[in-house]
Amino acid sequence: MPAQAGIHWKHLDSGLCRNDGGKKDVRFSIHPWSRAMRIDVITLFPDFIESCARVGVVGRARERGLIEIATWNPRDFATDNYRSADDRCYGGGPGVVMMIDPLRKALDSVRRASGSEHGKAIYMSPQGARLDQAKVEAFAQRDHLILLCGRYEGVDERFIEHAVEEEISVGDYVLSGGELAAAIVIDAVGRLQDGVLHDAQSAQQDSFSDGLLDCPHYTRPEHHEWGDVPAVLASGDHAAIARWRMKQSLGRTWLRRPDLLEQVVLDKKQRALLDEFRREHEEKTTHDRDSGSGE
Ligand code: 4GX
Repeated sequence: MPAQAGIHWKHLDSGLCRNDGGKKDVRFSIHPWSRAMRIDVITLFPDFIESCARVGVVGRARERGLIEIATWNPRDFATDNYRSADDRCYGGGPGVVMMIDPLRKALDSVRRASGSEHGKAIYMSPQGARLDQAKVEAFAQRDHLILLCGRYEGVDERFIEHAVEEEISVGDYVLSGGELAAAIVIDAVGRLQDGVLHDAQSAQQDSFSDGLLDCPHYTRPEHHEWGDVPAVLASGDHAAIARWRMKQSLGRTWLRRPDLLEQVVLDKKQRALLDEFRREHEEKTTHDRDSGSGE
């Protein structure tokens, strides 16, 4: 019998990513009526996911029982002496592909452990739809995610057809495996779970939560060789501060990500703030041009 039978602790040293046969320990949950989100990750490099799940906001959320993360290595479900989880590509050429059966057995174990009888995997792949904050928010609503990390040339297409619900890409560049992409999903989804961020406002104030980029932030010292903190931020006038921040968010989005601006509907006040920003920007660039070149 391979290693998946029964309850076992794969990483006693850390106490993290335990493979606990699906039982949930909600003793430390601050919301006893809601169950922690569960994320299962199928990966040839469980240590990578486990070390990511140990640090920062997500690490603390795990310790507090707000998220559960378990890893499953397809090699543990191989049937040969070499514990093979990959094989050569049909049709020739270099490289190998991850085999159906070790992945299928890993998924069956996830289904048993989580009680998600028909759960399918989310496959991290450059062929997928691009991950964005809207997708992250949709994932964060779910109580269970199964992430599949491919290595080499990817996964046998038949596994994708039968056991993958969707393919997700973290960006148009090529990684050496899906683990880093899965860690991005875990981080972005994990920080949105109830009780994870100190301040409920933090998530609302994020870039993208309203479809705009974030405004600039400053801390002490107020006056520095490299410049002063904008006076309004130290004024104590909360309405003026909110107005300044919104104007900066709008202006930055207009300058850096005009594509995002096309996706949002601005109210009258926001349109006025953006016009103000654009006029000031125009004035400044005209001035810089006229005085800068010396012509
Ligand atoms: N966003 N990679 C997956 C294996 C692979 C090869 C071919 C499907 C087809 C990536 C990304 C990413 C590298 C993970 C290739 N899968 N994943 N891996 N960008 O680049 O998610």
